[in-house]
Amino acid sequence: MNVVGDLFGAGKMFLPQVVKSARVMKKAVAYLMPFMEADKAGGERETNGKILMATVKGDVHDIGKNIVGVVLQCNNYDVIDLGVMVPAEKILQTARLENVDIIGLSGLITPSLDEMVHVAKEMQRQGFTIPLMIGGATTSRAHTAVKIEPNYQGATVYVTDASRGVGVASNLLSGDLKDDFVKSVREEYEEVRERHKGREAKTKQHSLEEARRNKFNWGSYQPVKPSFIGIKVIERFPLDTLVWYIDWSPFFQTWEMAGSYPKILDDKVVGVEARKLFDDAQVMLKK
Ligand code: B12
Repeated sequence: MNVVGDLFGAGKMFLPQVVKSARVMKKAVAYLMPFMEADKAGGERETNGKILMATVKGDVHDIGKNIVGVVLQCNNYDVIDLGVMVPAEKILQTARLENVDIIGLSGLITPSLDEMVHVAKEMQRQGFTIPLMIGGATTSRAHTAVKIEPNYQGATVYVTDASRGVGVASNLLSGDLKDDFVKSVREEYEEVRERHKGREAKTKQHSLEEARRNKFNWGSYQPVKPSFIGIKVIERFPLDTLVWYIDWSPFFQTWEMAGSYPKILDDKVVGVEARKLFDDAQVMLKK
């Protein structure tokens, strides 16, 4: 999936292909899980630690989290995966109940950034001290340093990708290395915060008075009256009739393919994938 992510980032793969790859990845992971479980049940073995993984409340992205989970399991960590859209209460309740060593949060949409801050605040409020790992495409070292870490006294570390997750986890749980590792991360994040402060100071903000003077003038606004008010139920409307009215351009935009319909079907860059996507949609409409 990292290769898929890179190709997607480089504009050489498109969203429909990424989603199809994600489905394959999910099935592959589901196939591997029983083997890993059986391996675990095979005898007494010492694990490197117990890690709780969750995609935060409001966010459905789980491909990256699943990859990190699999890589950690392959490296002898016990992983409790709570899935997606997990509220802070459930994360912390499970962490306590299962006595986990690390909490790993994943998030890919902007609102997840605030949700992660909320989880960190809750960890602090509830007296947690275990390390917190932060990951997912929308997260960053800067966000972790500026917004998350100041809210939680336990070690808080941003992890760029699955390959680094194991290294970070092992440092965080190592009797010998933990203190130095955490100290260096804290120092690094302190520097990030200082740089960030400098940038903030340069941004000119309007005063409250200026902002109020600039407010929208509702007095001269005449709202348009809708043709009817209330609920109009249209039952058993034939889909065939509706299909003709579909504006396919937003459909392609939603799949992050630039271009308008029908030109997009012959586009040099996305044409082939756009056609496949369009054909898939026609099949679905006929179901
Ligand atoms: C696939 C995908 C989807 C799939 C998700 C399928 C699934 N089961 O996960 C579907 C189609 C469902 C989807 C839906 C949506 N998506 Co989407 N999606 C993507 C896409 C294309 C790829 C994400 C992905 O899987 N990347 C590959 C994995 C491997 O990377 P990764 O998650 O970053 O994980 C790696 C690291 O970050 C790290 N990591 C990740 N988690 C963790 C956790 C820990 C603890 C650690 C240590 C490490 C770690 O390790 C991983 C492996 O190296 C991205 C675009 C992009 N370029 O990222 C948009 C993207 C994330 N989606 C986006 C959006 C907006 C949405 C929707 C809101 C769209 C909509 N209008 O409805 C919805 C979200 C609804 C919701 N409430 O969450 C935006 C987010 C923008 C933003 N900043 O808010 C993106 C960036 C696309 C864009 N450019 O606009 N999406």
